[in-house]
Amino acid sequence: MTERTLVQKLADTPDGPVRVAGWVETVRDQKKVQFIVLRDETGAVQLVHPRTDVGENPVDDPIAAQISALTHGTFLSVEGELKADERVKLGGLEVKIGSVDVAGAAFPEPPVTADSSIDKRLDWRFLDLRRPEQNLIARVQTTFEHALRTWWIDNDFIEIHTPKLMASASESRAELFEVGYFETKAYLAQSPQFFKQMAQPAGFGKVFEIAPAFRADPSFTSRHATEFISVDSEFSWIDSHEDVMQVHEQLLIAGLTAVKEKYGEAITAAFGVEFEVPTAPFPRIPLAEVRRIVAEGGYEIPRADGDLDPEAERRISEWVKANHGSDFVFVTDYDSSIRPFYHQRHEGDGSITKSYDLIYNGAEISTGAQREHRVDVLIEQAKEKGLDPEELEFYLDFFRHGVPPHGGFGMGLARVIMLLLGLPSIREVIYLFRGPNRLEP
Ligand code: AMO
Repeated sequence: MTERTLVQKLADTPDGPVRVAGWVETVRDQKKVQFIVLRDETGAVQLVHPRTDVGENPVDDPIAAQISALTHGTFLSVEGELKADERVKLGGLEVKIGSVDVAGAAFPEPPVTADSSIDKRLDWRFLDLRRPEQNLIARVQTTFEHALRTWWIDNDFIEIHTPKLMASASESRAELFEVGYFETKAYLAQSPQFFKQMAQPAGFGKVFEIAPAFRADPSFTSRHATEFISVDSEFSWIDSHEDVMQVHEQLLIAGLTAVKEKYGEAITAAFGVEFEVPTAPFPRIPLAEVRRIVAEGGYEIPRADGDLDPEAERRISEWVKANHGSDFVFVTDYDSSIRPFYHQRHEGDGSITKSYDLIYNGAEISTGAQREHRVDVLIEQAKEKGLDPEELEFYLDFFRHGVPPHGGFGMGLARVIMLLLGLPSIREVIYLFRGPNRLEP
């Protein structure tokens, strides 16, 4: 590997020979002196070259010619002398160029800039990702995921990797991708739902998974992708969905604390967002009550007995912020009619489930629930939803061989990062977005 000094580390080695490498951000070609701003993934530094081919005794200056030919985005490596100089605005450091090695020339005009349309930026995603804001998004996500994993491991959860090729649906049949599988067909997993539940009769107790999920959902909204990273957890020995919410909020607090500590200031500088680490408990409001609050606020939810639509989510979020000072709200006790068959229903009132959606800064990030673990009830609920219990035999068997009461949740990683950073779309935060009309790059 070629040794080079990262821009971030330059301050540790002032006044000495250095080798830096990065992309040309700007070139200022002045009469007597040339300046380059060079950027790598850690920051930017100014390079300087006093021309020798001008003045009273001009001599040949091949470096000046090299610099004049440089274009934005070229990757180059420079050897030179580092000098601390307070007058230099960019970090108070400057590298006086000794030699320039151009690894590859860029197009004269960059095909994409920060102001290009999101579609154009996705076409040129590798150049778009080179921008410092995009680099920060990727680092925030890395730190967030790391903190979640650490929290789970510290709390005795086991990491599982469930298959993404399946023989049947795990959520709705409507959003299922079918793929050829030798002489037969398979489906891409919409969620690890059944397999994370399998860990409960398997005696794992508490599990988690961070992995892709696939939905053949033709929507073009800012929050839907056909492939997304689902953050899942499932655990035994719970009394109700209240226990699931407690795990969920502790996990999020751990993730957001780590992001705040490491990147809080950088996030404010890059995105103008001052996010707060929440404290537990997050407010919990039953869905019926949410519908009433939203209606009182003058908004009619399109389907009165259906799920909240994006506008209703935005409004309840605003109301919770104003009345409880919280960016998060658990909307609980969803109607059985709009929940899957595997959600457990309330003992006294079978029309509502022991489930919740978690809304953060105006949009849903998660669904969670206690699961129905009594096999006869589960079969009844499946039939009620028009499902054929025979097709669910492998799943129903879990419940015939001793399964503890359990529950869990699934959370969309890209949605959390988008809402945390106040970005307009999950396309901004997904490394390579997949949507109904995007399979490339
Ligand atoms: P649900 O279908 O609500 O629940 O999905 C859970 C969370 O995953 C995210 N999500 C998506 N993100 C991007 N694009 C999509 N098309 C997309 N679909 C869903 C959302 C959503 O809140 N098995 C249950 C979870 C559980 O009960 O454990 C499930 O999949 O942030």
